[in-house]
This record gives sequence, C-alpha cells and structure tokens, in this order.
Amino acid sequence: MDRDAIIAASKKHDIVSGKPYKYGTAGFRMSADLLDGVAFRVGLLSALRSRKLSGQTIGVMITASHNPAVDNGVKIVDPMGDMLEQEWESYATSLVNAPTHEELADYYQKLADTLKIDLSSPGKVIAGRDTRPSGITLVTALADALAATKTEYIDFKILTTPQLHYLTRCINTAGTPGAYGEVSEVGYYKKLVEAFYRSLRGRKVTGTLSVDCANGVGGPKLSELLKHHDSTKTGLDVKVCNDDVLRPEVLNLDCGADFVKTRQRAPPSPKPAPGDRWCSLDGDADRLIYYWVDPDTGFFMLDGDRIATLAASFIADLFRNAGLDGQLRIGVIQTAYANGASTKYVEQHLQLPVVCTPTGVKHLHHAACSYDIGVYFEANGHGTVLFSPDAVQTFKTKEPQSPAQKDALETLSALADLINQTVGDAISDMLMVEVILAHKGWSLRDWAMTYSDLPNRLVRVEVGNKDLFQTTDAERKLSHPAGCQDEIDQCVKKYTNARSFARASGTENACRVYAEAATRSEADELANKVAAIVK
Ligand code: 16G
Ligand code: ZN
Repeated sequence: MDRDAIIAASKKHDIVSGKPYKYGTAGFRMSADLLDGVAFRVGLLSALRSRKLSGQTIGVMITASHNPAVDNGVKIVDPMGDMLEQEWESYATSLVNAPTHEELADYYQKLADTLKIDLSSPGKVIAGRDTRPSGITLVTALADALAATKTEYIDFKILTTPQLHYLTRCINTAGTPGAYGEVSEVGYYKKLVEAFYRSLRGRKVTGTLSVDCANGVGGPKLSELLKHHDSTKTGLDVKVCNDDVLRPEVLNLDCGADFVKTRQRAPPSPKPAPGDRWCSLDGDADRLIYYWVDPDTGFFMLDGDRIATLAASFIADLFRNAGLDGQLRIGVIQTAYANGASTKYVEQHLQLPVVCTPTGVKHLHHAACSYDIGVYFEANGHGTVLFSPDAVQTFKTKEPQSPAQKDALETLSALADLINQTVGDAISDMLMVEVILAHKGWSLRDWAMTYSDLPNRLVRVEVGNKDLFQTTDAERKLSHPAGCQDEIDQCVKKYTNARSFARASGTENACRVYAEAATRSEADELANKVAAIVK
C-alpha cells in the first residue's frame, strides 16, 4: 500500500523542522543540508502533478542557480516546459511543511482526494541537476519518493536548467504536430546548432567570443554543443572560460552573470583583453549578460534589457521585410527593474508596446504568451522570445512576394527553432545575439550605441518584517505600509528623469530599492533616500 511505502521511504529523508519552507519564484532554495526531506516531498508532489495531468511527464530541476556552492534548490517544471502552475505552489509548500511522516502521507492522500487524482494511474517524472555535489543525494531522495508512489522516473543527470525544460517539453510533445525535438541532450545540441546555421543564412560571425561559464554546468554543456558545431560554417569562435566544475567551491565565485550584473564589472579572471567580446552565464545557464572592456572608457555591460531591445528591433525589421507588419503583434515584456531608457527606446523608437509585470519569470512568460511574438527579459539576463503557433505557421505558409520576403520568413522560422520556447536559456540566447550581430554587422559598441542607459542604483535594505511591504502596479508602487509611497513620490519629484520603487525580495529576507535618474550622483542619492524611508 502506498501509505506505508511513503512513510517508510520518508523516514529515510527526514525534514529539518522549524524552517521556513516556501515554494517561491525559484522553487525551494536554501542551504543544501536542509533539502533532503524537501526533495523527497517534491518527488511526491511531482508524482501527483503528473497523475493529475493524465500521466504527462513532469520535470524536476535540482539547482540553486547563482547562489553559493553550499546552497541547492528544487524546482518543478510543467509538461510544456513552463513553471509549475501557481495554485500548486501552495500545495508544494503545505506538503513540504507536513510535521511528521504520517501527516505527510495523510496530506498526500488528501490532495489526491480533493484534486480527484487516481493514484493507480500512470505517472512519469524526469530529473536533472546542476554540478553541485549535493545534487546527487537530492536526486536519490527524489527517486525514493517516485519509487514509493510507483511513478516512472528517468534521471537525466547533469543538465542546464533550460535543457531540463527542453526535455520535459520534448517528451510530452513527441509524436504530435507540436513535437518540440528529439528527447535527448544530443537532440538539444543538434536542434540549436542546425537552427543557428539556418538563422545566419550564410553570414559569418566575426571575432572571438569569450564565455564566462560561472564554473557551473554551462561550461561542459557549451563545450558539448561546440562538438556538434562546425565553426567553418559560421565563423563562431568561442573561448570557454571559467568552466572548472571539478572544484565545487569555485562555482559562481567572482564570476558569472550575477556577479557581472550586480558588481557592474568583468570577472577578475581571466582578464578580458581590451575590446574582446565577452558574455557570462550564471550557475545553471539560464541567464546571460554581454560586455566588453573599453581601453578608454572601461567596462560596458549589455544586460537583459539590451538583449530584449536587440531582439525586438531585429524581429520588427524582419516583420517589415517579410511583409508581416500589422499582421502579427510583437510585444516586449519587462519588469520594474528595466532601465527607463530601454522602455523609452522600445516604445518611442521601435514603436512597440511594453508591458510591465512583477518580478519572476513566470509572470513575464505568461504576459509574453498574449502576443504573436513576446520578447521577455529581466534586466538580470533571464529571458527568451516566445513565438505563437500562429506566428510559426505564418512563417511557413505565407507565400513570399520577393526573394527578400522569402529570406526574412526563413530567418524568422529559424529563430523560432533557435530560441528556447520553454524558458530563458543562456546558450540559446547567446547564439541568438550572435546571429543578430552578424546580420546587422554590429560590434558590441554598435549595439551599445542604440540608446544610453539612465544611471541606476540597486540597494538591499534589511527590514524587520519584509512582508509588511506590499506592492501594486507590477511592483512599481507600495500599497503598504500606508504613507510610504507618498514619501517616495515626494522624494522622486526632486530629481530629473527619476524613478524609484521598493519591493520585498522574493528570495531573501530583505527589501530592494531601485532608483534611476539623469546622473550617477542623483541616482545614488535617490536610492539612499528611498532606502532610508523603507528602513
Ligand atoms: C528568482 C527569479 C528571477 C528573479 C529573482 C528576483 C525565476 C526562475 N527566478 O530568482 O527571475 O529575478 O527571483 O529575486 O523566476 P528577488 O525577489 O530576491 O529580487
Ligand atoms: Zn539561473
């Protein structure tokens, strides 16, 4: 009987009591030594989720992304490769917080009853993990839960987060008209490389691209992709850097996309030669930041906002060239952290609509789905471009009126295959950026010239109780504590081109304050003043 099997298995994976387990924007993420019981319980939930969805395969990713090496995390992926449905986040939280093994088994049964899940029907779960050593024991805990619930299970071992999302979608679409790709890691490389060739349309990438892989899973996986890539066809010359995955302690240490974005500088090692083209991935390869170090002006960063504007401008041009202008809708999705200059560039220069959503990929992804082409990126480098089935169909079936139209339609088709449709994918996004730069004949400097960022500052503020800070208007305004927003507004008024907001972090026990203004000193001053209001 399942109940006894669950209790017996659960006893091997105790939960550490008294910890604030909450399924947040990044799933459960914390110090790895607290996660054994959590991974077991996530296994139970994913088994339920699969059975609820008629046996479709659910993905489980074990990673703590850009966090220090001692942390880890567990996250559930829905059948189409998107994030776990919101309602189920609270089931996950309740299941993980069950105080005893018996209460855990009871809650599992209660969920099955309330959600009308047939526990004897087939269920299937696949898992992947990043390079953290703790991942191995967490996968064992997960596997034990799946065995106890007689759920079919495949361990895909070490993967980037976007690869696990890709595989989940491939499995669930195999043999259907929406088949996403071959169900294997090699299938992922082949799909990307082939789409990269097609997107370039005979153009060549110039100059070396150095990729800082955060000493995470992106390093070996990028090297693997390159084995399937013929650089004589594309000109792409990649130097894989910071790809040491044998010393766990160096993961995300002084390198990676999060380091570059938050410190606003290049990793100290290896030292970028002046003018070299660089990009950084984060620890699980779902975030991407480009930069170069200018001999005269120093470090210059091209973040998620820049990638979004680059992609939107390129796709809008292709639409015009393909004669699709006005037929399909392109939208750009940002969060409140997007630099005001990027928003202005999209709305005024590109003449495209911008939607602002709360922080967290699931919100952006959801909003992007309401466009034919939804370009979504967080400033921190996480994002992708979603193509609706209608759009992809149009690229394939529209009768071109000229060779130029044909070329544009084929480029759009290829991009829809190149860009990961399930989630932001640093490796796929990097190839997209390289394609666009090659088409435009641009260097990073040309790309940077499109607009000037407003100077900005992000401050972390320790507060007694972050839950007191509630927001509205896609996190751009505080509704609580009462009066706080008025004070912020009064403050912002005193500066030129200024904007500032405060919100409770979803991943740490703190508030974050963002400010931007016409000058560096004004942005700094405003951020400090708003931080003082929040404190
Ligand atoms: C999570 C989100 C990330 C967001 C970050 C904000 C996902 C997969 N990840 O890591 O997109 O930028 O939280 O953190 O949605 P914060 O709430 O602490 O500012
Ligand atoms: Zn990540």
